[in-house]
Amino acid sequence: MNYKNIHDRFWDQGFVILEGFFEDEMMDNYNRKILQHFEVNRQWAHDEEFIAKSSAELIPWFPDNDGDGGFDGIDQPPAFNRTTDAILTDGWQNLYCMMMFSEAGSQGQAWHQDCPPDNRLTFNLNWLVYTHNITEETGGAIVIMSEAHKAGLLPVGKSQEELEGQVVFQPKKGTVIFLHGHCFHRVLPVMADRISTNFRAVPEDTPEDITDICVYRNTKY
Ligand SMILES: O=C(O)CCC(=O)C(=O)O
Ligand SMILES: [Fe+2]
Repeated sequence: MNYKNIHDRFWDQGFVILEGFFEDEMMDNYNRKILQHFEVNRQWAHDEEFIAKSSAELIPWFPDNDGDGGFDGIDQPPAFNRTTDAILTDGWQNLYCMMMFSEAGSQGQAWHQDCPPDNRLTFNLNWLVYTHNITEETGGAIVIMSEAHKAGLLPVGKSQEELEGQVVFQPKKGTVIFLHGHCFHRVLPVMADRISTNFRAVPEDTPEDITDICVYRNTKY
């Protein structure tokens, strides 16, 4: 692993994609565990006004809140933490982890920033880990606006509009994307039930409620 290269790419583009970071067997086990949770918890967690305004159609699950962690295989390995050290060189801490489920036929997620970009030094880092393949057939590719972590506030506009400089990516099982929370990103419409997982971290001394407000093109929520 070339940590210097990871550091430089992250701070240049706002994200780094590492394929084959986690082994299939662990991903399969976690995928099964997450699906089991969502089989019995399919009610929409957001109200209709939120969905209409933000165009984010997903059900989140915060396993730590249920005392149902058990995803240590992802955020404990030395290589994972070492990569984060390489990106957040002045220290960092874990925030929380979140599992997301989008039903087949749902609209994905609109362009957003995970937290307001008022201060360039106050941001969250996403570790997006994919426990199954995202393909042309499943839909649900992630779209990231390269270098947008330097661009300030997401401009007002259409929730799923193509922007020049965007990168469309279909993560394979075992991929991790390290993504700066100020970097604009969205998820394309979903054709087959989709799971994604996000382990969030922040630079040392960042307020813990940093991700309470998410920035969409037409609203903050
Ligand atoms: O599900 C994804 O691929 C992206 C999720 C996302 O935007 C987030 O967790 O902040
Ligand atoms: Fe996000």
